[in-house]
Amino acid sequence: MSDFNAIKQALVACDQEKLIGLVNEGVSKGISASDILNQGLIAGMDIVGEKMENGDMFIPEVLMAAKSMGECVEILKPLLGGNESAVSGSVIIGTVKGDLHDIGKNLVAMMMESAGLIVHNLGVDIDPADFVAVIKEKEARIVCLSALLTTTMPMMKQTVDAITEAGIRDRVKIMVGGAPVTQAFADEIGADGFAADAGSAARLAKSLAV
Ligand code: B1M
Repeated sequence: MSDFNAIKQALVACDQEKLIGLVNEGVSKGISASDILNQGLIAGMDIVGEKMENGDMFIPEVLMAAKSMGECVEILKPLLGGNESAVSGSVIIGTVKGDLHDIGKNLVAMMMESAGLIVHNLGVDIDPADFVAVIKEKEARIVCLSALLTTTMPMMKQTVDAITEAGIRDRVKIMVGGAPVTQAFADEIGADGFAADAGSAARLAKSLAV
């Protein structure tokens, strides 16, 4: 079995000990951290999603898989970073109100930090008013909204609207992302940018920050 298949299987089986062992083994074999992340962990999480949808995996198991993936991301974190010098501009990132998914959002935050941006990660289930308050407090240049549920996508629009109503829309660039989000949706709600994954999100944020 390939290293990536073994990682996928251990994640789907929620076997944290084995998973961590396989990730460490992959690193010591010289497999790149981004391949372990993309071809092993994220690909494994896609299988978890399919199983969840088909009723073959239940919430407690999905939570265990998510926790195991989080532990592995911590192992990979120092190896994923870029070596770019700090750029000016601070970023606020959070998962919108009603949505508790944070793995992808945390990866985006991590890649942005690695790209030299100062990132304020607000967490999950963030009310539009809280985004507004932190933008004012931190004088952020970029706001990143994450949503993983079709039912919480409208909250992205509500957040954009709250920022506009607070009179600070022209101070920030708003980026959106998350599995169900598209460029068309970003355009529709008046966001400034969309990114499909953590790497492109970091690149886009850097270009918008200057
Ligand atoms: Co949830 N869940 N979940 N879940 N969950 C999905 C999203 C789902 C697709 C599974 C499925 O049915 N196939 C489905 C949504 C269906 C839909 O909306 N159409 C779903 C559902 C239904 C639910 C519940 C409603 C289930 C229930 O209770 N009945 C519930 C909702 C809870 C809530 O949020 N209110 C729920 C709960 C959970 C858990 C808590 C158990 C757990 C989350 C744990 C956690 O995050 N700490 C969980 C998980 C793990 C998933 C799946 C399996 C995996 C998500 C993930 O972490 N992917 C997911 C299925 C799937 O996506 N395949 C599913 C890995 C991650 C690296 O990818 O998050 O896409 P992703 O992030 C990417 C990009 O999207 C992008 O970059 C990241 C890295 O490349 N990106 C951004 C993300 N945010 C960005 C922000 C940006 C830019 C890019 O800003 C600019």
